Amino acid sequence: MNSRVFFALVVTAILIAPSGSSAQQQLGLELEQRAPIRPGEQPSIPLDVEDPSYNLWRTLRDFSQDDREPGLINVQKYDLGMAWAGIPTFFRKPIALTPADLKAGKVEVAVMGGYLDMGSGMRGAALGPNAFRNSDVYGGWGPLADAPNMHTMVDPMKDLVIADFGDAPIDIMSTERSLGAIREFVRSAVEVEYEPGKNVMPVIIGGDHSLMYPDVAALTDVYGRGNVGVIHFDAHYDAGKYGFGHLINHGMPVYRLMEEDLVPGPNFIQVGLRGYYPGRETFEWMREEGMRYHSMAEVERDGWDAVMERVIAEANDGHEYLFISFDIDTIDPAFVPGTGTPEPGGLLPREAFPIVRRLCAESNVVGFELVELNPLVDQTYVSAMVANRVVRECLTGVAMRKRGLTDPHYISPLAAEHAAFVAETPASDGDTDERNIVPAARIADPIFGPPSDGSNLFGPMAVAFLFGVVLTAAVGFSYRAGRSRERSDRSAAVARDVRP
Ligand SMILES: [Mn+2]
Repeated sequence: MNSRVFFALVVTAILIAPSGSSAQQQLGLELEQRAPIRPGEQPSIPLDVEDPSYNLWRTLRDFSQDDREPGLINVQKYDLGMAWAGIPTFFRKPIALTPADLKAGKVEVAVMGGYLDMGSGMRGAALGPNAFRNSDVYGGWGPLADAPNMHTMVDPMKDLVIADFGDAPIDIMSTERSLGAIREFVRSAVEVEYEPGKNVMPVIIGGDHSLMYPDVAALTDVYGRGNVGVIHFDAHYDAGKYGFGHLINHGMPVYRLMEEDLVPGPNFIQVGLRGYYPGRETFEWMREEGMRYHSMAEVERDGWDAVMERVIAEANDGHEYLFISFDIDTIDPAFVPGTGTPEPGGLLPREAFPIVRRLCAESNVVGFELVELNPLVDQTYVSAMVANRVVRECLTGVAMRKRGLTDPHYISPLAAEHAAFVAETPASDGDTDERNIVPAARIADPIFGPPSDGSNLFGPMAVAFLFGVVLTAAVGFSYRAGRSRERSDRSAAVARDVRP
């Protein structure tokens, strides 16, 4: 290996794989010997605070000139639109420019963009938010659209008040300067109560994973330090300590949140770790910190269903509020090539969707972020489409919770079973086989409930169907009988006429 290759490997390893605790300390000592940090050392080129454009990226325009009352602004022309049409807001929802708009519109979920990508070695995630705004592929949008989530028959687009809150302010030359502004921006939404005691839920679309630090910090600003747990879906543990002197990049937000006592170690529940780091010492450090992690090694050993149940149980253990940080690289690059640090061997969409939906239905999720979507390396629209669906699954879960559908792994019987009597099919040996019995709670459906349930419409529908069959047969028979009589009369007449 020549020195250039070696250097590239070291740089890559440091950039994407800052390791933890004792390993981190060793790495740090080595780095200090090689590139000592001198007392009082500052960046060699300071910022020009006299520059009149210094804060231009975060300066709001004067909304008082808009001549309107606070509230939601619908920017669409039509009540119904196709997925690929219309003004591209998140889910084609109305926009809210200010916290007063959120308040007046009684918004429950504010979706916002974080076009940050300097924390990633591979740029392009800054284009993620607008790729997401254009990622709808489902039926249509608007108040006349009918597009429930099929697994649950719950339609979050109808059940929830959702708005596009615009993008967080970003200094495209500095992650460090951006993060405080992002934290304030997210907090400005979370602080709004749409009902007494119920705060707006932020959904942040990134953008690189550095966002996790300001996003979670904004929630702890409102809900209190230590009160927020984080379900962290990721191929990577993102708890790095060192990154070329920077205290934050997309591999470091977990460490930052712990270091600043905003989120204690046991409040982190990580899902989907795989690849070739962390190493042994870092895993030991994670255990010392009490972090709860579920790697793909655990999935390989125990199966996804078992791991999903563990995560759901831990989500409701040890903290009052929950934030979900979903790095799209959790999902296998076969389905999501469009991300900065792809890692083979990840979750299938079919595994990721139910756990996200369940977490948002079965636990107290107060915020969500979808990060590391990078359309520059998305050869098709597939990564944005999968990202869209991940967020829709969470919104479906939030809508289910609002309706009280919080039973473990609720699935709509209407969508999952073609007929109610499947529920009572006995096993071939005559004994009742438990595998063939669907629990009563799952078949409490107004149309296709079990025939024994007098409250459902199955009986009347069956009677109406049989009546229809009999009527059709009777009409058909009398018609055919008439035609056949007519035909034989005509043949007789013809026979008469041709008779010599
Ligand atoms: Mn990440």
